[in-house]
Amino acid sequence: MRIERAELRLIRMPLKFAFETSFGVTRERTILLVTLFAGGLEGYGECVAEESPLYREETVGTARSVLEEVILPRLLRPGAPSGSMGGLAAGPDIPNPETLAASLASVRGNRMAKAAVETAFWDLWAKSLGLPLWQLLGGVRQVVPVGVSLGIQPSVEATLDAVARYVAEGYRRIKLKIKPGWDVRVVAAVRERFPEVALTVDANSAYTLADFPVLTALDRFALDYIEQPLAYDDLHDHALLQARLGTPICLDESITSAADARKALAGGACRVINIKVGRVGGHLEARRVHDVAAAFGAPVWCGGMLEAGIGRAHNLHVATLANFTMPGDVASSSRYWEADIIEQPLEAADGLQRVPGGPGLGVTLNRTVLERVTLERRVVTG
Ligand code: OSB
Ligand code: MG
Repeated sequence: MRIERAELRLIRMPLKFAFETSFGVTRERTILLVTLFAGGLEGYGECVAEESPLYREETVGTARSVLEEVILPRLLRPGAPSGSMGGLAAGPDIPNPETLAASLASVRGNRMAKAAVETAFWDLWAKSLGLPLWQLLGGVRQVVPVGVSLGIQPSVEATLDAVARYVAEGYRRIKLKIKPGWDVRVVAAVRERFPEVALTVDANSAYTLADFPVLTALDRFALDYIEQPLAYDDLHDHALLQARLGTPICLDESITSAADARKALAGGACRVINIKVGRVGGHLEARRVHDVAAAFGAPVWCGGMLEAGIGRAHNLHVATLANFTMPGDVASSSRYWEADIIEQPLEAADGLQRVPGGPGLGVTLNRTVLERVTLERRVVTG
């Protein structure tokens, strides 16, 4: 398969709610979309980088420049002449995602930028084979359990109301965002009102070992896990904490590769992993992280980055792999957006999302919405 051209599209979409985490408040998402064109087919990818480097180092701006200046030129640079292309300029032959990964292997870091292109290639490749993406990935189910990630609310009362609403909607796990000063009190109130709900917390790296008393105080609420309590780049301190905590630690920000996953699990830094395709560089690496976790007997679940429809669909496909046994942050599209950029509704019912069917990603762009939210569009050729 030879990629003929790529399109980078910057869109901006207002969220239905302000999403507050320990690192900031998000009211709208600025998202970079990648489309790859080959043989009359289109493959779609969505970059999970945010505008500021508050979650990991990458941003929309760094991803855009690395895609334009480094990644896309490698995939589009004219390859050996191909009789079947009818004279159309096209890049080197890329027969499968492994070849694509190999051609990008020497590019360090920048996994969010890589993932945007890698996932677009999977969509394209799966379409060229006429197979659903989830089947090519090796998925074992067409329906995935979903939970909801609830941002920091203005009050405990508002939190209880929101949890009640999501529980009534059928979400199978509630994750509360926490930060110093907004932790034990809110978790205690939610646990008291909802004794049976599957409950977790996510600190987005807001604590240090000096907060040990607060973190161990969370042990008494029967949480399924505490997500990313300590620094994004610190497996060592997570291992010290995990050794003295009854509740499993789930790592998110800290895991950018299968190698990270191996070190974290072997070193006792966590017992659960949140896999985000966009954070680890794409589907191939996500599957490797999944496989490493399975080898350690550690469950994984599919994380989210407030994605629009393309990213959400990719997340649903990867979540069909066998070891994604915990509910993922793949809530209904309508929870986030008045109008999504794809035509298919990605809606949970009774806490379950069905993976889009048909070849590839199984979704089509809603051109009307897409044009309305587009800030900028650039076509990249070889
Ligand atoms: O830590 O999982 C996180 C959103 C943006 C950045 C980081 C995170 C999140 C979420 C939202 O928790 C999950 C979602 O609903 O998409
Ligand atoms: Mg997280």
